Order: sequence, then structure tokens, then C-alpha cells
Amino acid sequence: MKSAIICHGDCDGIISAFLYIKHYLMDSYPKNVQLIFTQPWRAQIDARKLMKDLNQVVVLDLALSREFTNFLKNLLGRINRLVIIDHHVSSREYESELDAGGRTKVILAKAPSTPRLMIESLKPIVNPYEEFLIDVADVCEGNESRGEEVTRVADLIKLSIARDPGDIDYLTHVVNVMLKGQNVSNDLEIVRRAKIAKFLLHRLLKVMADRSLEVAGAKIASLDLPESRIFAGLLGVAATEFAKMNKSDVVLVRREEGKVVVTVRSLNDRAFRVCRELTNRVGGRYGGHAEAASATLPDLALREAISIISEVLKNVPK
Ligand SMILES: [Mn+2]
Repeated sequence: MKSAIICHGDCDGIISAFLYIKHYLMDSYPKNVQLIFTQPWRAQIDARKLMKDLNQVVVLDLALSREFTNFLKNLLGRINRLVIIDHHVSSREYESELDAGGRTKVILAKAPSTPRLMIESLKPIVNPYEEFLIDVADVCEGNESRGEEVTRVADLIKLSIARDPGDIDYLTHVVNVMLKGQNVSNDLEIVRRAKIAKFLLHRLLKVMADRSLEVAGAKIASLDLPESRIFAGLLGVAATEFAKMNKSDVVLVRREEGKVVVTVRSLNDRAFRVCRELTNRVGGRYGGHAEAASATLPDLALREAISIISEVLKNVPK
């Protein structure tokens, strides 16, 4: 039997893939399991790489979009089984569309992370090593830590994948380290990548501190196109760090190729509401969680984007 896993190329996505393989696909891994890592906004593009003769496709930790949902509905025409597990609130909008009798298993519920949702719903018997990584996944998703070691490994994994979330070979390497039950902190490649990212992250936090402006209880910081290239991949991590350091809501806005991307972190559920309101006003798309969300807007001048964000912040109550 041939299976494929399409999962989010982030910390809890990787840990979900590890858990799923370990508990349900160990007989066929790696020979008969195709692993695809992607991002929610481009899942339907990367999913075209799916092999032709698959029996089963497993979708993990991917916030569903209109386009990806359509892709999955089509896919049901040529596979026997589709499993979808995701903890993003926004995915539930598409739940009913993916119900194909006994051929789909759709688990969409709010949970600290997708690995946590997996063990709560599928109830596999997990060992202490797996339990530790599930705690790590929760922390990677911004939840309260259950100890120093958990926090350290969460930072290590997050930083090591941040710079190049599209590096499939590396992400597969991390899954394999976990499948062998090895200590993540002892893996030279993971440690090397995390070190470089950490250096850049410190610089980025300094840039944000230097130029952030306070609007309606939030700090707004902006990056131009060259800067957003230099710090690519670290923006989400930096926004989270910056919010924690300043105990404040944070909006990080930057120009990317042909678009403006806004990352919001809030102490309550304002992040999600701010992103939704931004796209209501100027178009684009948004997604994420209550306290950590992002929006992709049409290509605006940064100054214009900041003024719209300021307006929205004043109108969306804390
Ligand atoms: Mn994720």
C-alpha cells in the first residue's frame, strides 16, 4: 500500500508527521510513504507532486483554504482513503465539504497543536520520548511550557527550520532523527542550522525594537523588501519573541514580492480579528489562530499599509 503525507513544514507539522508514521505507517516507511512538506497557502501547488498510484493521503497540520479543499475533493476521485488532522480553527469552515462517507477521516478541532489533537483523538499509546515531543509541539505553537528542556528543544527545532521551510530534505532528516528516537539536541545538522538562525533573529529583534511605533495598545514594526529577504523565515518567530519581551500586542508588516504580509501576535484573541478585518478592508487572505495570525495583502506602499493597520487596530477592541 502506498501512502503520502502532506504536512505543514513547521515544528508541530514535523512532529505530527513523525507520530503518524511511527504509529500507522511504520511498515511502509520510507519506501512506500511519500512525504511532502508545505505551507497552507501553497499546499494545493506542492500537492501536485503527489505520486500517481497512491492508496492513501494523510494531511497534517495544514490550515485548509478554498483552493486546497477543492484540490482534496478532486483527489478523492483517485485514492481510497483521505485522512485530515488539523488544529487551526479556520479549517472547520470546510469540514462538511470533505465528508466522503467511509473514505475520509476528518479530525478538525481546536487544540494546542496538531500532535496533541492526534493523541487525543486517535489515542495511540505513546512512550515518554513521544510525549516529550508532543509537549515540544505545544510550545512551538505558543503554549505555556512544561519545563526548560521542552522550551529549549522547541526553540532549537523552530530556529533550525525557520530559514528555509521549503527544504524537504532537511525536514525529512528531522523526522528521521525522531523515528530513530535520537536526541534532537545532539544532531549536528539541527544544531548548526539553529545557530545561524539565532544570530539573525537577534539582529531582527534589535531592528524591530529600534523602529516600532505604538498604536492602540500594539507595537507596529515594518521591514522593506531587502530586509524581509534577509530575515526570511524568522518573522513569525521574531513577532512571537517581540510580543513576549514587550508584553504587548505586535504587528510586523513587511513587503514581499508583489504583496504585503502582516504578522500579528496578541495577548488575547485580537490577532485573528485584526487579520480578518485587514483583509475585509483591502482584500487578500488571512489565517491562523486567535493569538497568532497573519494576513497577506495586495502590494501597498509600506506607509499606506501602516496607516490601514493603525485604523484597524483602533477599531478592533482588545
Ligand atoms: Mn503548524
